[in-house]
Amino acid sequence: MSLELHGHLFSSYTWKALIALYETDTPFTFRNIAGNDHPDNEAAFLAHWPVGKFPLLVEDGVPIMESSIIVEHVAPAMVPDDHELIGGARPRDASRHCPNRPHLVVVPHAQMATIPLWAYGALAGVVTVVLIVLLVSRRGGGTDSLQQGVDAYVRGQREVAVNAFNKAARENAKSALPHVYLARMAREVGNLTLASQELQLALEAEPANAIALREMGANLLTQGNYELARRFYVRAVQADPNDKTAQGYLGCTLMRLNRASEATSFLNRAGPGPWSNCTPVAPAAANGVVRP
Ligand SMILES: N[C@@H](CCC(=O)N[C@@H](CS)C(=O)NCC(=O)O)C(=O)O
Repeated sequence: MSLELHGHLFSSYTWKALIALYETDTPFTFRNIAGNDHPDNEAAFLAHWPVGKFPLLVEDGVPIMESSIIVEHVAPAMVPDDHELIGGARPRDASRHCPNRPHLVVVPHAQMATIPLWAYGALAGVVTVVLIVLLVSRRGGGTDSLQQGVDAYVRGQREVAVNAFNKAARENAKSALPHVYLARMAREVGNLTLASQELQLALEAEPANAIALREMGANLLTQGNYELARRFYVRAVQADPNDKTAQGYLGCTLMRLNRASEATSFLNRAGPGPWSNCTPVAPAAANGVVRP
């Protein structure tokens, strides 16, 4: 008995048939319809199956088309007994699900011959290198800018720091930290509106970021909005139960709200710190006592 499988190695449907042949150790000859090795393959394939869809199995000159039928023919044991399961798989045989379809249109052999195999390899290599470089530069770039911002901030170069943090935010839209730093810098110069906007961006990027939640609490505490500040500090402590600063200022905020016993519990958990000065005083008098 002679068996020939006509197909293309970039075609997932061809691989479906190949797997059945390999799994059952069935001897066959592979006829690559788009290769340069056998110029007659494409003509032989189309003579058997003018529809031009591959894979195509030819058994002693008789064509067997459709990948699922080929699998059933070659490896009936690989087909499940469950008819509903088979029925569910059938619609996936439609060629529109072929992932490589745009590349697999049968190209006349004369044209194929003008594109040497090494050119495909070289192209794939170049694309891979470009993708890796893009990936690395995007990741590394975001981190570098953030670090540059922190360094400049520590050196007191505020304008340089702001530019670097803005760059880091553009480079990594999913990171809260650049916005947190920008918010902190805005709060330091008394621009609480800008600080609040930056913190909203930080929490859009990372809704559960403990530092961003804590900074939002700090911003609201500075504005005297104790109830809202308390809610953000609660979320910050939930996001990072070991954050002493969030615990301390949650205690402080509770003091401002005259919830002394809950406040004392958090102040004790946090231990001594700037929040230790918080006392249950009237909000107006409390302003300025503690700057988180
Ligand atoms: N229902 C067919 C689909 C096969 C199919 O679409 N093959 C694609 C390659 S993965 C093909 O022949 N593309 C060339 C074309 O559509 O001209 C099967 O399961 O065998």
